[in-house]
Amino acid sequence: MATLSAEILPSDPCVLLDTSCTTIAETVREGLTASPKTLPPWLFYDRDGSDLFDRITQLPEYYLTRIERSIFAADAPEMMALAACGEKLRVVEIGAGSADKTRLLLAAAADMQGRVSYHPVDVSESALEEAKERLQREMPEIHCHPQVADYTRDLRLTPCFDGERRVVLFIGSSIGNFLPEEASSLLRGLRLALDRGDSILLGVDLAPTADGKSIANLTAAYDDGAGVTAQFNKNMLVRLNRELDADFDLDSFAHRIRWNEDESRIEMHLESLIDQRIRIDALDMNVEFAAGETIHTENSYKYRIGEVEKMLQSAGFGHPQRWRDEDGWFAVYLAQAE
Ligand code: AVJ
Repeated sequence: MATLSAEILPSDPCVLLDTSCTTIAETVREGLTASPKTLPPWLFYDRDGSDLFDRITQLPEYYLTRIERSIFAADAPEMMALAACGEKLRVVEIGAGSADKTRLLLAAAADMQGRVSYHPVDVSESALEEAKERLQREMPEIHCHPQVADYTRDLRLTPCFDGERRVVLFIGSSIGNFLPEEASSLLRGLRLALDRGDSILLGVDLAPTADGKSIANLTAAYDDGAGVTAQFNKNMLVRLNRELDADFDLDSFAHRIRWNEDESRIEMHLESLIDQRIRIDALDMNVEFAAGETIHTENSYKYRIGEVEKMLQSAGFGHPQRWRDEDGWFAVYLAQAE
């Protein structure tokens, strides 16, 4: 009986990370009573935040999307063929968002095998809906099965058919949002949700080097001239005003970027420009800010080449294949579950 239901139903939810807070209210209460104050980056992605992120990916300073796309444009057919290993490929994507770059990978898979079953997972329902509509219109060979979920909390993968294997896309440097130890347990958890022979395609933004990518290149990507990233960062406050009846005044907070060399990460903060008290009605709570105090809203880790290999291997994946752009700013890894 167990075998029968396993063929029909998704597997038990696989918790990749043990994140304790389940609601926005809980998360915000915990984050704003902590010291230093912090809010998690998943709060960025309501409808407006997802749109703002799409605009970020088109900015001249935000090289990540452009370079990763150029790697896919050159190497997607090889990536998909290696992942398929002669079988039919099922494409799963965690943190899919609007799934724009994914189209290059899906097109390569469709060229190889015709019909492709595509399973994007994201916290943003609106982004998934848009992605599905667009795919249906423009790529009829792609059959889209979106799933609204926080993949760090409950990743349920429906079982594959015989002769089918998965490639899980974890691209766009999404892994950079997690602390290194979280990233490791995420990959281990993901490995547990997979079958042997499935693979992961991981897109990773690389650390600055003495002769190539500079710290200025990195900070510019997170502090663009048009101010879109600032708006993206502040959208978190807009969201708390709307969803939790808070009274954040956007002009009294500033978008701040820091390169943290010791941790090899870009940090994004919202800095209070004045001493102030914020009221959050839905939490029946006041929050005091001193001038210069920040809310830490995001980490974006930048990895060195060897670190990613190690992390994949200790999570139960085999030695990965790797692709990079000419200048070595961004890397894509493909590793098979062993
Ligand atoms: C979606 C996590 C890859 O860290 O570069 C872009 C989010 N934040 N600009 C990143 C982001 C500010 C982005 N990731």
